[in-house]
Amino acid sequence: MFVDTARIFIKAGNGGNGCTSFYTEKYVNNGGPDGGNGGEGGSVIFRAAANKNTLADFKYAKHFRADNGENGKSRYSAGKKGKDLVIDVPVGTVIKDAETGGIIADMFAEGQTVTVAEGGRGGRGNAFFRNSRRQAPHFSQAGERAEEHAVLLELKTIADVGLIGYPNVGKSTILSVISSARPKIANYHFTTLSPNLGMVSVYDDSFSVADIPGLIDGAAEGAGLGHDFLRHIERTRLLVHVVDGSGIEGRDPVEDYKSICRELADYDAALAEKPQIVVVNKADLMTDYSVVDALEKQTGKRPVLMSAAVRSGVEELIKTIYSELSVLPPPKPLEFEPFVYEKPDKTSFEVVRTDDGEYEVFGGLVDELARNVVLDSYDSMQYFQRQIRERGIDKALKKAGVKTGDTVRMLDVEFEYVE
Ligand SMILES: Nc1nc2c(ncn2[C@@H]2O[C@H](COP(=O)(O)OP(=O)(O)OP(=O)(O)O)[C@@H](O)[C@H]2O)c(=O)[nH]1
Ligand SMILES: [Mg+2]
Repeated sequence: MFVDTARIFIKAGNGGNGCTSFYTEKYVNNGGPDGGNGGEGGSVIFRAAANKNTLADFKYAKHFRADNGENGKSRYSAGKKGKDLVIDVPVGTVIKDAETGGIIADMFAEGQTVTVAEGGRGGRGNAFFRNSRRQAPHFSQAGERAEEHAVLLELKTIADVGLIGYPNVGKSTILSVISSARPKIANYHFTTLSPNLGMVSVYDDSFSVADIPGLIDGAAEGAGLGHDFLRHIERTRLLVHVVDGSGIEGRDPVEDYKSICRELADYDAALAEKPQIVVVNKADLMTDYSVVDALEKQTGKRPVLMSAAVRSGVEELIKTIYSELSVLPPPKPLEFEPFVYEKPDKTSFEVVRTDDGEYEVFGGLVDELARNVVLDSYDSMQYFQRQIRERGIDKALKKAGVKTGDTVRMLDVEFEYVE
């Protein structure tokens, strides 16, 4: 099965905790603080890989996590950085934030890498907190925690040329005679169920062609295989619009041409404005060539007459495509204002009075304070209380009505309020 969209969860590594430790050695009783810093968490990085052409890897595997940073150790030993996680996606994958739909990255060029989730910073060890007033800090910092994010992956194939037309007109047969691709070909509608890609060599150059499932009336609204596959020609520079000149299926090639153009416009005006080369295929079955003139009148350009089955007109088609491409601008990545995951807000907080008369303080500032202080000593409790005063939490608690003896909770810290 062809998979061209996926929703996955990514999480960067947490920072390692700082270490609280004191230097010890035989005959040395009161060594100074020697707790090392925690290591930085690994990041989640996406990479555009040429050897992938679907998102099938993400059909069942949904959770991707980079390694956490190691905790700091004694003797000033810093924790190791967590390993980054590199996720390979096909070239042309667009990465979006699942919640807002904002575009994070367009993996446009082979080998391109984008860091989508950054690892948390490591916490500082107690050695870091030593200063002239505080010779023996009994606290260290916890590592920064990284959040998990849901992202959408959407493959928008990057090819120079898109082959479009009604089912069974011979699109896949054309791809098979101009390139080394071997798509499935059969005499029924919707033989092609997912895009095929082929490289066409011409002189010492080459271009890529995407063959998509046949379009029918109402495709833009989802008829047939619908517009699901139009996304794979959105980024092409040129469309090769194939009609069956023999009318063997009882349809009028000029009407077919017009209705496919309407479908393109319904899907996306930009798609309808892409330059087109019209190809009249199945010439071997034609006795009346008036359709070629009629299409020329309709489009203002002479269509290419060919027969993919008996390989006539193949060279002419390749050369026509090549010369059109040579005057078209090179493919461009999407233009967008990149969506960036915000680092948590570290200044805001809120005080809430709970039903049982207790007070709860939460928000980014609280998370940050709790991270900064490990409440295992008189030292760090003092530091914590000073912060509560200095950062305005005390004031907010008073405003909320707190009195001496009331219980105040901040994350996993609980204390009795004293005025
Ligand atoms: N006589 C004749 N038959 C052709 C020619 N080109 C393709 N065919 C036949 O037309 C049928 C459809 O060909 P495909 O290449 O599968 O057509 P398609 O447009 O890719 O069809 P879908 O994938 O279903 O949209 C096959 O039986 C081909 O052998 C041609 O030039 N002449
Ligand atoms: Mg086909």
